[in-house]
Amino acid sequence: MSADIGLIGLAVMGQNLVLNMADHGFTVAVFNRTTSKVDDFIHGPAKELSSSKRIIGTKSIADFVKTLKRPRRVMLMVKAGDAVDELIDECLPYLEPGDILIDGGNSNYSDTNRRTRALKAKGFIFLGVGISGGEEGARHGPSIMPGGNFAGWPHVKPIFQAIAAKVDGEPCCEWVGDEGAGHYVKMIHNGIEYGDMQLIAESYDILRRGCNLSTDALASTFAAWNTGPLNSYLIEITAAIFRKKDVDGEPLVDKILDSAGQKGTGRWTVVNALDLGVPLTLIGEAVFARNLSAMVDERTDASMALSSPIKPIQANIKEFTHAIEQALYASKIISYAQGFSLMRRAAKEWNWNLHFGAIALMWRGGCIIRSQFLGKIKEAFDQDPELASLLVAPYFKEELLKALPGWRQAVSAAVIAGCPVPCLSTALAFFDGYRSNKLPANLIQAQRDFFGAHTYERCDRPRGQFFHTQW
Ligand code: NBP
Repeated sequence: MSADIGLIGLAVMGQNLVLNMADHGFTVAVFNRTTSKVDDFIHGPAKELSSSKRIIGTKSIADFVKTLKRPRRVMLMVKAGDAVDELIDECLPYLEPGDILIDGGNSNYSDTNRRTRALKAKGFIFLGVGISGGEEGARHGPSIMPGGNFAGWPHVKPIFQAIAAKVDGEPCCEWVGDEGAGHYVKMIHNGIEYGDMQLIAESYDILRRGCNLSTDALASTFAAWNTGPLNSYLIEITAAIFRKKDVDGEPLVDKILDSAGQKGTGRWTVVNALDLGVPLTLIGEAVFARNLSAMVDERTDASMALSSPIKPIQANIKEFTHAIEQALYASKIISYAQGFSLMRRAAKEWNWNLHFGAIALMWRGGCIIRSQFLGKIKEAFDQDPELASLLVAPYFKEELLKALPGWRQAVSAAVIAGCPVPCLSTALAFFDGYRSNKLPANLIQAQRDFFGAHTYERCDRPRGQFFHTQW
């Protein structure tokens, strides 16, 4: 019994997390369903660390469990869904009450709610832990969002905080909340990632197809943006992508098929927002934009039937590029404001004590959406933990109003040119709607009353009194 923790699932994430843990002085037992992958790992990437006995390869769950210190910490890093339930069932006969099972995959928070409760009833501690940062993050410092049964947190905290990314010396890992809260926050992170990526893609499209900018010019533009308020991992890698040439010297990005894949966490986020009645318009549009992109054949036929829409944008390129930067920045603020509003609503729904400043800090480093901007979100929640929306925080209010003229210019130019900008434009529509004390919903209420006698409230009477008219 010598291993501090055991990890099952030696694919990309599992292998790199194990190496990261071993680097930080923890002894890790490993197991994989296809046991040849244990050998491949032990004799390959883990060679040095396994010869110093910090990584212990095992070929059965029984042997794996035997190597673990008590209370046993068993981490699953496998495909989300049935595989997690199957593995839990396989492990339980070898574990004893008080042992801790940790699911580090991208599980749906409702599965984590169910598993936490079911295992608690049997005396086991279950943790649902969101992990972001991909291969590189897992190896050198991911963002880790732990939730589940709080009794397990002290047992994993030293390991997770040691291996997590650090920002200003603070680990990007803090307790999130009960049951599925950790996986929920990871799901919102992924939804925001969809939004950020689509906003960047739309900005690229306006500049590339609307303004005919070369990929080299785009690389310089994005590199310059990365030194300002948009500074982030995704902007940085986008500049690098524009610089990459194919074997024939042409830009590689131009040769990549414009059909975006998805694994489902963006969709889960939007479905959840619909269920909770929260207007998460930007991430919704980002998910639909990926759906539209995947309709390659249908779009190709339509481009011939309806003719391609792009009309060149005539503008001072320096000024116009700045307008796009402002549109991208302001839309990003809207997306995060919507995401945090959804988390606030979810916390109320499931009685989770979410600390929004701590969540912003967890995303500040290690993960795909890491950015300077998240530091500002943390500050806004530190100043007012009860903030109704980020949009009314003094810092963001000012930033949005400053960006507004460029934002409108960019969106209108894109619309006139025929560049589809679903996220940039929905962000602007949301902003205009959110700050409007008058929306045309009075007419919707009149229509509902007309055809369905659904009644309406009146502006000149107290709220809560309902009227019906024989139209
Ligand atoms: P994958 O999601 O590709 O899963 C592969 C692993 O799951 C292998 O070890 C495989 O074993 C195991 N597995 C499967 Br599939 N079904 C199993 C079953 N019924 N019983 C036991 N093991 C089973 O690996 P990954 O990309 O490393 O991701 C791991 C988790 O982390 C996933 O939930 C993923 O969504 C999440 N995640 C991934 C990333 C990323 O960048 N890749 C980032 C953040 C989170 P085998 O070798 O025997 O087939």
